[in-house]
Amino acid sequence: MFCYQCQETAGNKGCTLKGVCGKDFTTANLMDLLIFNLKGIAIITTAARKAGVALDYRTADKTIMESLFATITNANFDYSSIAKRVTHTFNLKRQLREEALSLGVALPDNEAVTMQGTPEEYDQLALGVGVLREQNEDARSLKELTIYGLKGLAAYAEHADRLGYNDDEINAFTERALCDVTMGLLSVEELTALVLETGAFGVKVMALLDKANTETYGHPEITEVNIGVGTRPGILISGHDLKDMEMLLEQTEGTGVDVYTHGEMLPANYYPKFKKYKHFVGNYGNAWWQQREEFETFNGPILFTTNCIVPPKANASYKDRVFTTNSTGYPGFKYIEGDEQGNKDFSEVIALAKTCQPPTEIEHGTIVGGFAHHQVLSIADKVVEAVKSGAIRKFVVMSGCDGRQSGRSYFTDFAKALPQDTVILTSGCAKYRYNKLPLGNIGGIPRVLDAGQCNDSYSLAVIALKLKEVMGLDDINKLPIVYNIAWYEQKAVIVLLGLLSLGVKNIHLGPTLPAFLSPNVAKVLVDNFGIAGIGTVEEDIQNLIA
Ligand code: FSO
Ligand code: SF4
Repeated sequence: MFCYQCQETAGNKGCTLKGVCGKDFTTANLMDLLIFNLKGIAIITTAARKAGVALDYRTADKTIMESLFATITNANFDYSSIAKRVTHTFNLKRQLREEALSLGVALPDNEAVTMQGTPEEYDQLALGVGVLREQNEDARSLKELTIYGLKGLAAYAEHADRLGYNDDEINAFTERALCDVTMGLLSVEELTALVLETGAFGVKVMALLDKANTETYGHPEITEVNIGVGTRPGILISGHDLKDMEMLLEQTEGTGVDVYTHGEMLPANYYPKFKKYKHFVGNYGNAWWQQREEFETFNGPILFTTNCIVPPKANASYKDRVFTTNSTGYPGFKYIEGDEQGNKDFSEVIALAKTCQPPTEIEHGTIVGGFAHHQVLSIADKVVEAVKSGAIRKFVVMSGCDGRQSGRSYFTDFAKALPQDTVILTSGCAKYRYNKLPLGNIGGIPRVLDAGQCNDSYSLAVIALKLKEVMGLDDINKLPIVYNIAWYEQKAVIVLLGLLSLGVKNIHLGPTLPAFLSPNVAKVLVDNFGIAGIGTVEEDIQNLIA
């Protein structure tokens, strides 16, 4: 195996024996084979689209998005679940290839298109199709940067699709990009352009998901979220999928079982449609990496709708209480399948909850969130006034991911050290590093404004573009906004590429720069976009604020 897609990769170089995330050698290799098959499918659909012939694009699109998502860090650790996807992609590829050829589509002679195999051969076949297959370090870096961006894009596309929102332009681009990185025809300049185009489609997919979420569940509102517990048994729902959230709330109503969010599901508390459920108690715990402790004390069942899963300890008491769905999986956790329409039956989860103790309180009080674009723009006058009067000197975007590395305490220290006339704009699970600090407010505007999930970084872009317009500026970089972003996995990669595609410069990225950036590619990002790593808190406050 060779995997260097996330921030925790071994030695900041690459995982080769086992993932730091817990992914084992054979499952990691099998994911390489899955990606290789997706590339093959993408080459076929891209050629067929170009030739204007009708194939079953819907199945191809869905397969590509869901399988890309399944390979995101901490989404799926289950060899058998990935093997099933490999089998499906071999079959689909064969079928699409035959159909395309019979319709007269000229297909390139590429191994990704032609390779077939049986389950007994998968492990062997996987050895030849991994990341190191591309031998040029810079091309590999740009290709993988594109693929990791596409993985993040695919996750957001899957959530939107589950709410009935799908954009063929995004599907076609994803396939063309997979095709381009496989055919080996692009120069470093062309690959760099592809990376930025991926970012532009990242913005599109985040806009699509924003539309899907807000049209279905209303615009997020400023909300005080309870972080304490009730007296009844509960179900803890984690991940990003609001459709699952809706189904769970509906099915638990009147059952005597409460619902709590964990990690990235916290922003579900901000949506009007979910607030009407009296048994939706609040948020329990913190970011994903604290789950080993927090799932113990929660006492009830846990439902993962997306990453991030941490492999439980051998003696974890909650092991038999965890359920996964969508693209996620873990050996031994129960998987909940949806029907054709995506409807799911959570009765087993609810029945189990009824036999469990109520959650043990680990915190109490409230935290405030819900500062997505609609809400913030409704108080735009107040915000602009505060900027003009100097009451707010700078906004600091601190979006992204949290993680378990000790160096991430930097982000808490940085938040604490920011001057009183600065406001943090956040989204994603990075917020847990400072959203419970008593940072106060500026004229009633809290000093931490949480827009929502990592995909709601889109909201921050909308807010920035609106401020630019209201303040009559000609460049997004002239706004009093600076960026100090934390990354962990591939959804943060698409958010970052999205910001670059919008022309945002001088982004600080930590806690470490991605291992998949070769020295030359890193130099391109530094020279053209002013991307920088983080330094000490004092240096960075000096650089970004003073
Ligand atoms: Fe966090 Fe995990 Fe949303 Fe990521 S929960 S780390 S960027 O999956 O997706 O922010
Ligand atoms: Fe290593 Fe991250 Fe890949 Fe897991 S996802 S194998 S930790 S690089």
